Amino acid sequence: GGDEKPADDNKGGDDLISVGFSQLGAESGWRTANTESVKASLTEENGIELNFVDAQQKQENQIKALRDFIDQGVDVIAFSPVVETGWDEVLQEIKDADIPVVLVDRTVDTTVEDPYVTWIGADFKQEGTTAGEWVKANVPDAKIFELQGTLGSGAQVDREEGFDAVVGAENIVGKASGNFTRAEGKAAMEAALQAYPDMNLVFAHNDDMGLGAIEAITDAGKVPGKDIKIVTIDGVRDGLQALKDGKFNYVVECNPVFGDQIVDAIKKVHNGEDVPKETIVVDKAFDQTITQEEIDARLY
Ligand code: GYE
Repeated sequence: GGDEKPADDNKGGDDLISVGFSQLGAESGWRTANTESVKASLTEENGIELNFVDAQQKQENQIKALRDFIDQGVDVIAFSPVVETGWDEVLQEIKDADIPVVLVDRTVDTTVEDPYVTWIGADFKQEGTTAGEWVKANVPDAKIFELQGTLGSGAQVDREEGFDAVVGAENIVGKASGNFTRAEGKAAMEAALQAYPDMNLVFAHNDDMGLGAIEAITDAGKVPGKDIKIVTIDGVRDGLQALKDGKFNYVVECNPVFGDQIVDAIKKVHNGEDVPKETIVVDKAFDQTITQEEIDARLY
């Protein structure tokens, strides 16, 4: 806290902004890169005293962390909600405590009015649409199995909505969640290979689940990228390598490296400056023409 807030007793020194950051977990390569970016940017050098807590994909852990931040009287709360709903009570408590919220990555669905000052994240629906457009143009007879992310998360709900609207429900033979992890993606894919023998394309809501699917497809004696095509979202290095190796067919980027934008937002919010209600992190998309140079130049 600065001079404008005399009652502020944060321990980090006079000029640091104390920030409680509730990260939802460490479920994927994307998340690991996002956490690294947050920790690299929210530093004392950049004027931030960071209290970072990983909720291990459990909403109750996040709610507990948020309540701890209120008790600690942090200057700003930043958090990435594991699912969209179930935050009404704690968001109201944060509001009553007069602590501004910077929402990061995933979105909330709440009855609380003005629950956050600003949100920074990707356009998940557009990512799904971009994936769907590739499928429609390149595999028009696709029989699609959709490997969903954590059910009820903004990233799952919106990617699915964008994708399904483009490809059409009649082309989707089944759906199951792999909770955005490699292990659960593999398990869901093993079951799907049994349940939907006519499936010829997987749309995985992230690279990690797609990488799990590669293992399941290979174990079943089929060729990933050929017998069963794979379209994913994220563009982490392992995912792009799978694309270059012909195992993935199309990858829509979701850039996790936006710690600097989060710092910028935190400072403005703390100083009472105007901030946009949303900041969209810009994404690209890649097909199998990706080069090794492009992969090596990636930050994540
Ligand atoms: O795509 C996935 C991660 O919320 C955008 O969460 C994020 C998603 C990302 O588990 O890999």
